[in-house]
Amino acid sequence: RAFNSKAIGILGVPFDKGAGTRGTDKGPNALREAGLIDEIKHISSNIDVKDYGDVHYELMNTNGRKIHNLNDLSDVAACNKALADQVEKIIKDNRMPITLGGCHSIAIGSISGVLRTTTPDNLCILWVDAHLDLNTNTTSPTGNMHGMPASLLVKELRSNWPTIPELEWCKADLSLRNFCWIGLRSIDYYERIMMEQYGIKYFDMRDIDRMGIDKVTNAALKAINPNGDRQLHVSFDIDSLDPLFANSTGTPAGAGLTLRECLFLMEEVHRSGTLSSMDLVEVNPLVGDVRDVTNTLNSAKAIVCAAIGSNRSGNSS
Ligand code: HAR
Ligand code: MN
Ligand code: MN
Ligand code: MN
Repeated sequence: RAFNSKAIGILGVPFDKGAGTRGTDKGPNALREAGLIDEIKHISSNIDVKDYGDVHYELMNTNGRKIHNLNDLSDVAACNKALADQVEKIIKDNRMPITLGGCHSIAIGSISGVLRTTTPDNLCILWVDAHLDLNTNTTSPTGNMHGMPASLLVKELRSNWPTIPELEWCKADLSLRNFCWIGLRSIDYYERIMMEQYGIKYFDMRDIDRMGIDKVTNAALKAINPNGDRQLHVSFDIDSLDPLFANSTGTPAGAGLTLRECLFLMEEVHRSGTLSSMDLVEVNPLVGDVRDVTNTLNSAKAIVCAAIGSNRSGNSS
């Protein structure tokens, strides 16, 4: 299959129930109103972008069952099930899906959709985030499912989860070996234990201070795609950025990535020629003042555009 296709499919996921703070459901429309689609069109004359609109879902009948410490599980499961179908459809239309969150729980459906079109061994994941998002319902301090998506997607943690009827459709069995995290600086107690137990690949803020973003980016891509023959999914949480550049998010964490570091990272991702799908999540236009919201939307747009070929050295076609 061809990577870095010039054909893009944008999908809004106005969903905030995996988060403890309301408002990421306003993310997709805020990005559209801020001109994201037009900015993508202006990257180059041969870019082809189609807006698939928003995902809609209906609740499944759960007969009132509840599973311990999974807030709004029925909504999270139903939204992600519908999302997986849409992502699969966009790929079958020969477009690269870019999902606009929404909270980070939507990575469950987004990555599940991609996995219906390729094998787990063929897919690698770059998780750009202040947080690890590897909790299970027994390790999570909050019960918020946006802190759990990665763990629902990997086979190593399958036995740590109870059977969840609403998530039966989620058959993702990626290996943790195919994941690398960048930007970490807020990790829960049990997450830290899992990181050590499974030898998780990551470059946290200390690594970025020590090595610089250039070496980190290339080491991360090499770690999950040593021969460059896998397709790459980037799950980009806007809270990876320092709050100076993206304060409008529900769980900001200080001392984070600069916008320049993120643009460099995404430009390199584009240059790798391996990007095949992407999430941009946790933009919350209800957090902060007008200036915070504007900064956050501008950062988010620039990150998406860099991932698909906008280059600060100029674009010639
Ligand atoms: N680790 C914490 C929890 O599980 C916080 C998760 C915060 N969320 C995100 N995801 N924005 O990266 O609740
Ligand atoms: Mn809401
Ligand atoms: Mn996240
Ligand atoms: Mn986060």
